[in-house]
Amino acid sequence: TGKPIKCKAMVARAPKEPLTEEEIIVDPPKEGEVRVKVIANALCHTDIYTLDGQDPEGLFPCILGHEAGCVVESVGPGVTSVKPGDHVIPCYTPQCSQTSCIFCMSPRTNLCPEIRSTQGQGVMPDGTVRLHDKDGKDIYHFMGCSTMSEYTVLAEISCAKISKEMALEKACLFGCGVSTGLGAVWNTCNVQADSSVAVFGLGAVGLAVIQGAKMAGASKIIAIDINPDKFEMARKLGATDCVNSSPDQIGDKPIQQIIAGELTDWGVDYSFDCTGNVKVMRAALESAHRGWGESCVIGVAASGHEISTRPFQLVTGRVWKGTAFGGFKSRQDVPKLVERHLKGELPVDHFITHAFEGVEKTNDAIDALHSGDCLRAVVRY
Ligand code: NAD
Ligand code: DAO
Ligand code: ZN
Repeated sequence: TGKPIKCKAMVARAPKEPLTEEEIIVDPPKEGEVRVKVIANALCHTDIYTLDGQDPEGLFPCILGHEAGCVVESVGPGVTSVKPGDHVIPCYTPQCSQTSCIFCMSPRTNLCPEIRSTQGQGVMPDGTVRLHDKDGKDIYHFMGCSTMSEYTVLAEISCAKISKEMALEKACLFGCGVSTGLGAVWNTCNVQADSSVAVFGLGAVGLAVIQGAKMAGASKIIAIDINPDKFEMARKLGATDCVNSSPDQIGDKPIQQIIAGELTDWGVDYSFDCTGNVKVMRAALESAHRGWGESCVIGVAASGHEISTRPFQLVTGRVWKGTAFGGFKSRQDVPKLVERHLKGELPVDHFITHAFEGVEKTNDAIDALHSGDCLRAVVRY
C-alpha cells in the first residue's frame, strides 16, 4: 500500500475567512478509492457559497473545490476501472452502476445515492477522512471532491475517466457548470428543434444553456441578465434576443410579461433559471408557454428561500422541474462530452476568462470570480 503524500492545499478554516495555504497530508486510498494529482481546478459559486458560511451544512475545516481535471496517482484495493496515469474528472454526482441501484438503473435520473450521506458529512464512504493538516488533525472533504489541493482522494464511483487528448485545464469545466447547462437542455428538458427558449442569468451555466439550445436547433433564444456586459457572449453563442431585466431598464413591468407578452405570443417552450434567485425562478416559470411550457430550475437558492407562483400557472399547463448536473450520468456521460469537444463539436474555451498558476493563487481566483466579468477562473497547479 502507498504512503501518505505531503502537499500544498488551500484550507477553508472558518466561514468568511480567506483560504489558508498549508502543507497537508493526504493518506493513501483505501478500498474502492483513488488518489489523484489535481492538475487544474476551476472556481464555482458553490465553493464560495460554502466559504461564505451560507451553506448551513458546510463543515470546517475543509478543502473546497469540485470542478477539476486530475491524473490518477494510485488506487486502493478493489479498484478496477482506473489505473495510475489515467485522466479523470471528479464528479460530485457519482455513478455506482450497481444493478441494485434503482437510480443508476433508471434512464430517468442521474442521482445515484450510493455515497450521498457520507459525502454530505464531509467524509469518505467508510466514515473517515484522508485529509489531515500538518499536526495530523482531520480536514473534511467537500462534495466528494476537495480539489483545492495538489492531491486528493476520491471514491472510484466519482471518477469519470476521460481521453488524455483534452488538456485538463479545459476538461475541468466538464466537472460542473458547463455540463450542467448543456444537460439541462439535452437531458432534463430535451429541447426540440425550432422551439423557443428563455435563459435567465448568463454566467457559465446560462451560457452553456444557450450553447446547448443552439445545438439542439432552438430557433428563438432569449437571454436575460441584469448585467448587459454578458450579452455579447450570449449573442456569439446563439442568443437571438437579449433583455436587460434590471429595474432601471424595465421599471415595474415584470420580465415575464415582456417575454410572454411582447417577445413571444404565449411564452417560451422552455425556460431556465441560472441565477439561484427565487424571484427569477418564478419569472422563468411564468414566462413558459401556456399549455406546455417547461421551466427548469438550475440555480441553487440561498438556504431557507422558497419558490412560489399561483397554482393556476400549473393548471394551465406549465411544468416546473429542476436538474442536478444536467441529468448526466457522470461516469458514462462526462467522457462523451470530452469526445465531442475533441471532435470540434463542443467548444468550451470561451468559458475560461481568467487563469492562474499554483494552488496558492486560489484566493486570487476567488476574487476574480466575484468580479462581474468572470465566467470561469481556472487555477493550474
Ligand atoms: P454566475 O454567478 O456566474 O452567473 C449568474 C448570472 O445571473 C450573472 O451573470 C448575474 O448577473 C445574473 N443574475 C443575477 N441576478 C439576476 C436577476 N435578478 N435577473 C437576471 N440575471 C441575474 O453563476 P454560474 O456559475 O453561471 O451558476 C449559476 C447558478 O447555477 C448558481 O446558482 C449555481 O450555484 C448553480 N449551479 C447549479 C448546478 C446544478 O447542478 N443544479 C450546477 C452548477 C451550478
Ligand atoms: O444526491 O441528494 C443528492 C445530492 C444532490 C446534489 C446535487 C447538487 C446540485 C447542485 C450543485 C451545485 C453546483 C455545484
Ligand atoms: Zn447508483
